[in-house]
Amino acid sequence: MASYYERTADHWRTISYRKAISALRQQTTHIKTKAQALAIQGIGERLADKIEEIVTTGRLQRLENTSLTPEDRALQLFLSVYGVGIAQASRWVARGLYTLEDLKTKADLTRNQRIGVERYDDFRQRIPREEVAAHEEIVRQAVQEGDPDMQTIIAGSYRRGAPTSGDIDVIITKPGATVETIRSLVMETVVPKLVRQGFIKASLATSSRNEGSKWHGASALPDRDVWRRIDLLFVPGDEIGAALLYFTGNDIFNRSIRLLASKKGMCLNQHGLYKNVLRGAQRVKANQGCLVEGRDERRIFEILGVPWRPPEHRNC
Ligand code: DCT
Ligand code: MG
Repeated sequence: MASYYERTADHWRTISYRKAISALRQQTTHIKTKAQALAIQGIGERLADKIEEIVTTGRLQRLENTSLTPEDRALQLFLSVYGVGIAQASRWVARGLYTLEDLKTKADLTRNQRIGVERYDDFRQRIPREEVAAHEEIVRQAVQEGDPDMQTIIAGSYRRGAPTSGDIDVIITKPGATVETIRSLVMETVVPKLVRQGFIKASLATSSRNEGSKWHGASALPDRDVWRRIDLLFVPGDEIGAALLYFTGNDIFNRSIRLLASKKGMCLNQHGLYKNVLRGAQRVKANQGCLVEGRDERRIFEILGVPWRPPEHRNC
Protein backbone atom coordinates (compact mmCIF):
# COMPACT_ATOMS: atom_id res chain seq x y z
CA MET A 1 0.00 0.00 0.00
CA ALA A 2 2.87 2.38 0.82
CA SER A 3 4.40 2.03 -2.61
CA TYR A 4 1.00 2.30 -4.27
CA TYR A 5 0.38 5.60 -2.47
CA GLU A 6 3.92 6.73 -3.24
CA ARG A 7 3.37 6.16 -6.94
CA THR A 8 0.05 7.99 -6.87
CA ALA A 9 1.73 10.91 -5.04
CA ASP A 10 -0.45 10.58 -1.92
CA HIS A 11 2.22 11.83 0.47
CA TRP A 12 0.29 11.64 3.72
CA ARG A 13 -0.87 8.07 3.26
CA THR A 14 2.62 7.05 2.12
CA ILE A 15 4.08 8.44 5.32
CA SER A 16 1.52 6.86 7.62
CA TYR A 17 2.01 3.44 6.02
CA ARG A 18 5.77 3.74 6.20
CA LYS A 19 5.65 4.80 9.83
CA ALA A 20 3.43 1.83 10.58
CA ILE A 21 5.80 -0.55 8.77
CA SER A 22 8.72 0.85 10.73
CA ALA A 23 6.81 0.55 14.03
CA LEU A 24 5.86 -3.06 13.23
CA ARG A 25 9.47 -3.91 12.41
CA GLN A 26 10.54 -2.76 15.84
CA GLN A 27 8.18 -5.15 17.62
CA THR A 28 9.75 -8.12 19.33
CA THR A 29 6.57 -10.22 19.34
CA HIS A 30 4.28 -11.21 16.46
CA ILE A 31 1.33 -8.87 16.07
CA LYS A 32 -1.66 -11.07 15.32
CA THR A 33 -4.77 -9.11 16.27
CA LYS A 34 -6.29 -5.71 15.75
CA ALA A 35 -6.02 -4.99 19.46
CA GLN A 36 -2.30 -5.77 19.51
CA ALA A 37 -1.76 -3.58 16.46
CA LEU A 38 -3.74 -0.71 17.98
CA ALA A 39 -1.51 -0.73 21.04
CA ILE A 40 1.45 0.30 18.84
CA GLN A 41 2.09 4.01 18.56
CA GLY A 42 1.56 5.22 15.00
CA ILE A 43 -1.04 2.58 14.14
CA GLY A 44 -4.66 3.67 14.12
CA GLU A 45 -7.99 1.96 13.67
CA ARG A 46 -7.93 1.47 9.91
CA LEU A 47 -4.32 0.29 9.74
CA ALA A 48 -5.00 -2.12 12.61
CA ASP A 49 -7.96 -3.57 10.67
CA LYS A 50 -5.74 -4.14 7.66
CA ILE A 51 -3.03 -5.77 9.75
CA GLU A 52 -5.56 -8.22 11.17
CA GLU A 53 -6.91 -8.89 7.69
CA ILE A 54 -3.42 -9.75 6.43
CA VAL A 55 -2.73 -11.99 9.42
CA THR A 56 -6.01 -13.89 9.14
CA THR A 57 -6.49 -14.10 5.36
CA GLY A 58 -2.96 -13.68 4.02
CA ARG A 59 -4.28 -11.00 1.66
CA LEU A 60 -5.39 -7.39 1.62
CA GLN A 61 -8.54 -6.62 -0.31
CA ARG A 62 -7.79 -2.91 -0.53
CA LEU A 63 -4.42 -3.60 -2.16
CA GLU A 64 -5.97 -6.03 -4.62
CA ASN A 65 -8.53 -3.35 -5.51
CA THR A 66 -5.78 -0.96 -6.54
CA SER A 67 -5.02 -3.03 -9.61
CA LEU A 68 -8.50 -4.22 -10.42
CA THR A 69 -9.01 -2.62 -13.81
CA PRO A 70 -6.62 -2.56 -16.80
CA GLU A 71 -6.60 1.25 -16.41
CA ASP A 72 -5.37 0.98 -12.79
CA ARG A 73 -2.67 -1.43 -13.85
CA ALA A 74 -1.59 0.79 -16.75
CA LEU A 75 -1.48 3.85 -14.51
CA GLN A 76 0.74 2.07 -12.03
CA LEU A 77 2.99 0.75 -14.78
CA PHE A 78 3.45 4.24 -16.27
CA LEU A 79 4.09 5.78 -12.84
CA SER A 80 6.96 3.38 -12.32
CA VAL A 81 8.75 4.70 -15.43
CA TYR A 82 11.60 7.11 -14.66
CA GLY A 83 10.60 10.71 -15.42
CA VAL A 84 6.83 10.12 -15.46
CA GLY A 85 4.45 11.82 -13.00
CA ILE A 86 0.80 11.31 -12.18
CA ALA A 87 -0.54 13.97 -14.59
CA GLN A 88 1.30 12.55 -17.59
CA ALA A 89 0.49 8.94 -16.69
CA SER A 90 -3.22 9.76 -16.35
CA ARG A 91 -3.29 11.47 -19.75
CA TRP A 92 -1.79 8.42 -21.42
CA VAL A 93 -4.30 6.09 -19.75
CA ALA A 94 -7.14 8.41 -20.78
CA ARG A 95 -5.89 8.13 -24.38
CA GLY A 96 -6.14 4.35 -24.16
CA LEU A 97 -2.45 3.50 -23.82
CA TYR A 98 -1.76 0.43 -21.67
CA THR A 99 1.71 -1.00 -22.21
CA LEU A 100 5.32 0.16 -22.47
CA GLU A 101 5.11 -0.82 -26.13
CA ASP A 102 2.17 1.62 -26.50
CA LEU A 103 4.34 4.36 -24.98
CA LYS A 104 7.22 3.57 -27.33
CA THR A 105 5.08 3.64 -30.43
CA LYS A 106 2.18 6.00 -29.70
CA ALA A 107 3.20 8.50 -27.01
CA ASP A 108 5.17 11.68 -27.44
CA LEU A 109 7.94 10.90 -24.96
CA THR A 110 10.47 13.38 -23.64
CA ARG A 111 14.09 12.32 -23.98
CA ASN A 112 14.21 11.30 -20.32
CA GLN A 113 10.96 9.35 -20.53
CA ARG A 114 12.24 7.50 -23.59
CA ILE A 115 15.30 6.42 -21.62
CA GLY A 116 13.00 5.51 -18.72
CA VAL A 117 10.93 3.26 -21.01
CA GLU A 118 13.87 1.72 -22.86
CA ARG A 119 15.76 1.00 -19.63
CA TYR A 120 12.65 0.17 -17.60
CA ASP A 121 13.88 -3.24 -16.42
CA ASP A 122 17.33 -1.90 -15.57
CA PHE A 123 16.08 0.99 -13.44
CA ARG A 124 13.62 -1.25 -11.57
CA GLN A 125 16.39 -3.56 -10.36
CA ARG A 126 17.93 -2.95 -6.94
CA ILE A 127 21.68 -2.28 -7.03
CA PRO A 128 23.85 -4.53 -4.84
CA ARG A 129 26.00 -2.64 -2.35
CA GLU A 130 29.30 -3.74 -3.93
CA GLU A 131 28.15 -2.42 -7.30
CA VAL A 132 27.23 0.96 -5.78
CA ALA A 133 30.80 1.16 -4.43
CA ALA A 134 32.26 0.17 -7.82
CA HIS A 135 30.39 3.01 -9.57
CA GLU A 136 31.60 5.50 -6.98
CA GLU A 137 35.18 4.28 -7.39
CA ILE A 138 35.05 5.06 -11.12
CA VAL A 139 33.59 8.51 -10.45
CA ARG A 140 36.20 9.14 -7.73
CA GLN A 141 39.09 8.34 -10.05
CA ALA A 142 37.80 10.67 -12.75
CA VAL A 143 37.17 13.43 -10.18
CA GLN A 144 40.61 13.12 -8.62
CA GLU A 145 42.37 13.12 -11.99
CA GLY A 146 40.84 16.59 -12.35
CA ASP A 147 41.53 17.70 -8.77
CA PRO A 148 43.32 15.40 -6.29
CA ASP A 149 41.78 17.24 -3.31
CA MET A 150 38.21 16.68 -4.45
CA GLN A 151 36.42 13.90 -2.52
CA THR A 152 33.47 11.63 -3.18
CA ILE A 153 31.11 10.16 -0.57
CA ILE A 154 28.22 7.78 -1.21
CA ALA A 155 25.09 9.03 0.60
CA GLY A 156 21.49 7.76 0.40
CA SER A 157 20.47 4.26 1.40
CA TYR A 158 24.07 3.02 0.91
CA ARG A 159 25.31 5.22 3.75
CA ARG A 160 22.45 3.93 5.89
CA GLY A 161 23.93 0.46 5.41
CA ALA A 162 21.34 -0.91 2.96
CA PRO A 163 22.37 -4.17 1.23
CA THR A 164 20.85 -2.87 -2.03
CA SER A 165 19.95 0.59 -3.30
CA GLY A 166 17.45 2.06 -5.73
CA ASP A 167 19.99 4.49 -7.13
CA ILE A 168 23.54 5.73 -6.50
CA ASP A 169 23.87 9.07 -4.68
CA VAL A 170 27.41 10.43 -4.86
CA ILE A 171 28.38 13.66 -3.08
CA ILE A 172 31.35 15.49 -4.64
CA THR A 173 33.01 17.98 -2.29
CA LYS A 174 36.26 19.68 -1.32
CA PRO A 175 37.16 21.82 1.69
CA GLY A 176 36.91 25.49 0.78
CA ALA A 177 35.42 24.85 -2.66
CA THR A 178 32.31 26.65 -3.92
CA VAL A 179 29.47 24.92 -5.72
CA GLU A 180 30.54 26.67 -8.97
CA THR A 181 34.07 25.21 -8.74
CA ILE A 182 32.70 21.71 -8.23
CA ARG A 183 30.03 22.07 -10.89
CA SER A 184 32.49 23.24 -13.52
CA LEU A 185 34.95 20.43 -12.76
CA VAL A 186 32.17 17.84 -12.96
CA MET A 187 30.31 19.24 -15.96
CA GLU A 188 33.31 20.29 -18.04
CA THR A 189 35.79 17.54 -17.20
CA VAL A 190 34.42 14.58 -15.26
CA VAL A 191 31.14 13.90 -17.08
CA PRO A 192 32.63 14.26 -20.61
CA LYS A 193 35.49 11.94 -19.64
CA LEU A 194 33.14 9.32 -18.19
CA VAL A 195 30.98 9.54 -21.30
CA ARG A 196 34.04 8.87 -23.48
CA GLN A 197 35.01 5.94 -21.23
CA GLY A 198 31.55 4.50 -21.84
CA PHE A 199 30.69 4.55 -18.12
CA ILE A 200 28.09 7.30 -18.32
CA LYS A 201 25.34 6.13 -20.63
CA ALA A 202 22.98 9.10 -20.46
CA SER A 203 22.61 12.51 -18.87
CA LEU A 204 19.09 13.13 -17.61
CA ALA A 205 17.98 16.74 -17.28
CA THR A 206 18.41 18.36 -13.86
CA SER A 207 15.40 20.21 -12.49
CA SER A 208 15.60 23.99 -12.21
CA ARG A 209 14.84 23.72 -8.47
CA ASN A 210 18.34 22.35 -7.87
CA GLU A 211 19.96 25.58 -9.06
CA GLY A 212 22.52 23.48 -10.85
CA SER A 213 23.82 21.68 -7.78
CA LYS A 214 23.08 18.19 -9.10
CA TRP A 215 23.63 16.06 -12.14
CA HIS A 216 21.33 13.10 -12.85
CA GLY A 217 22.18 10.32 -15.20
CA ALA A 218 22.72 6.65 -15.89
CA SER A 219 25.93 4.65 -15.69
CA ALA A 220 27.07 1.07 -16.27
CA LEU A 221 30.12 -0.88 -15.17
CA PRO A 222 32.51 -1.99 -17.94
CA ASP A 223 31.25 -5.14 -19.68
CA ARG A 224 27.85 -4.94 -18.03
CA ASP A 225 24.74 -3.98 -19.88
CA VAL A 226 22.66 -2.97 -16.82
CA TRP A 227 22.20 0.78 -16.58
CA ARG A 228 21.96 2.27 -13.08
CA ARG A 229 20.51 5.60 -11.98
CA ILE A 230 23.26 7.79 -10.58
CA ASP A 231 23.11 11.31 -9.04
CA LEU A 232 26.18 13.49 -8.62
CA LEU A 233 25.61 16.07 -5.88
CA PHE A 234 27.85 19.16 -5.82
CA VAL A 235 28.46 20.17 -2.19
CA PRO A 236 30.62 23.15 -1.13
CA GLY A 237 33.06 22.29 1.68
CA ASP A 238 31.25 24.60 4.09
CA GLU A 239 27.98 22.72 3.65
CA ILE A 240 29.19 19.14 3.84
CA GLY A 241 27.69 18.43 7.31
CA ALA A 242 24.21 19.60 6.36
CA ALA A 243 24.44 17.90 2.95
CA LEU A 244 25.51 14.59 4.47
CA LEU A 245 22.56 14.79 6.84
CA TYR A 246 20.13 15.64 4.06
CA PHE A 247 21.36 13.22 1.38
CA THR A 248 21.67 10.32 3.82
CA GLY A 249 18.00 10.53 4.78
CA ASN A 250 15.89 8.62 4.85
CA ASP A 251 13.19 11.03 3.75
CA ILE A 252 11.03 10.36 6.83
CA PHE A 253 13.98 10.94 9.17
CA ASN A 254 14.69 14.21 7.33
CA ARG A 255 11.12 15.35 7.75
CA SER A 256 11.15 14.79 11.48
CA ILE A 257 14.52 16.43 12.11
CA ARG A 258 13.53 19.44 10.02
CA LEU A 259 10.26 19.74 11.90
CA LEU A 260 12.19 19.60 15.17
CA ALA A 261 14.51 22.38 13.97
CA SER A 262 11.52 24.47 12.99
CA LYS A 263 9.88 23.98 16.41
CA LYS A 264 13.09 25.29 17.98
CA GLY A 265 12.93 28.45 15.85
CA MET A 266 15.61 27.16 13.52
CA CYS A 267 15.65 25.98 9.95
CA LEU A 268 17.51 22.95 8.63
CA ASN A 269 18.07 22.33 4.95
CA GLN A 270 20.72 20.72 2.75
CA HIS A 271 22.92 23.84 3.05
CA GLY A 272 22.97 24.33 6.81
CA LEU A 273 21.25 24.86 10.13
CA TYR A 274 20.00 28.43 10.60
CA LYS A 275 18.76 30.22 13.72
CA ASN A 276 16.66 33.34 14.38
CA VAL A 277 14.29 32.30 11.64
CA LEU A 278 11.13 34.40 11.79
CA ARG A 279 7.96 32.57 10.91
CA GLY A 280 4.52 33.94 10.17
CA ALA A 281 1.20 32.16 9.77
CA GLN A 282 1.38 28.39 9.00
CA ARG A 283 5.07 28.50 9.99
CA VAL A 284 5.96 30.19 6.69
CA LYS A 285 9.48 31.56 6.83
CA ALA A 286 9.79 35.36 6.83
CA ASN A 287 13.58 35.44 6.64
CA GLN A 288 16.48 33.11 6.03
CA GLY A 289 17.92 33.40 9.56
CA CYS A 290 21.63 33.21 10.25
CA LEU A 291 23.83 30.20 9.69
CA VAL A 292 24.78 28.31 12.86
CA GLU A 293 26.38 25.19 11.40
CA GLY A 294 26.88 23.69 7.96
CA ARG A 295 30.19 21.89 8.04
CA ASP A 296 29.82 19.35 10.83
CA GLU A 297 27.06 16.76 10.82
CA ARG A 298 27.55 15.85 14.50
CA ARG A 299 27.44 19.51 15.56
CA ILE A 300 24.05 19.88 13.89
CA PHE A 301 22.68 17.08 16.09
CA GLU A 302 24.28 18.69 19.16
CA ILE A 303 22.87 22.14 18.48
CA LEU A 304 19.43 20.64 17.94
CA GLY A 305 19.79 18.79 21.24
CA VAL A 306 19.39 15.40 19.55
CA PRO A 307 21.66 12.49 20.50
CA TRP A 308 23.86 11.42 17.56
CA ARG A 309 22.17 8.84 15.32
CA PRO A 310 24.56 6.88 13.10
CA PRO A 311 23.29 6.61 9.50
CA GLU A 312 22.26 2.93 9.99
CA HIS A 313 19.78 4.11 12.61
CA ARG A 314 18.07 6.59 10.33
CA ASN A 315 15.86 4.06 8.52
CA CYS A 316 12.54 5.43 9.76
N1 DCT B 1 15.36 12.86 0.21
C1 DCT B 1 14.48 13.58 1.01
N2 DCT B 1 13.17 13.70 0.62
C2 DCT B 1 12.73 13.13 -0.51
C3 DCT B 1 13.61 12.39 -1.32
C4 DCT B 1 14.92 12.28 -0.94
O1 DCT B 1 14.87 14.11 2.04
N3 DCT B 1 11.44 13.25 -0.86
C5 DCT B 1 16.76 12.70 0.65
C6 DCT B 1 16.89 11.58 1.65
C7 DCT B 1 17.56 10.47 0.90
C8 DCT B 1 18.31 11.19 -0.21
O2 DCT B 1 17.60 12.40 -0.44
C9 DCT B 1 18.45 10.34 -1.46
O3 DCT B 1 17.17 10.07 -2.00
P1 DCT B 1 16.80 8.72 -2.71
O4 DCT B 1 17.94 8.26 -3.55
O5 DCT B 1 15.49 8.92 -3.39
O6 DCT B 1 16.52 7.72 -1.50
P2 DCT B 1 17.41 6.62 -0.79
O7 DCT B 1 17.13 6.77 0.65
O8 DCT B 1 18.83 6.71 -1.24
O9 DCT B 1 16.78 5.24 -1.25
P3 DCT B 1 17.03 4.43 -2.61
O10 DCT B 1 17.79 3.18 -2.24
O11 DCT B 1 15.67 4.09 -3.11
O12 DCT B 1 17.79 5.29 -3.56
MG1 MG C 1 19.33 6.72 -3.28
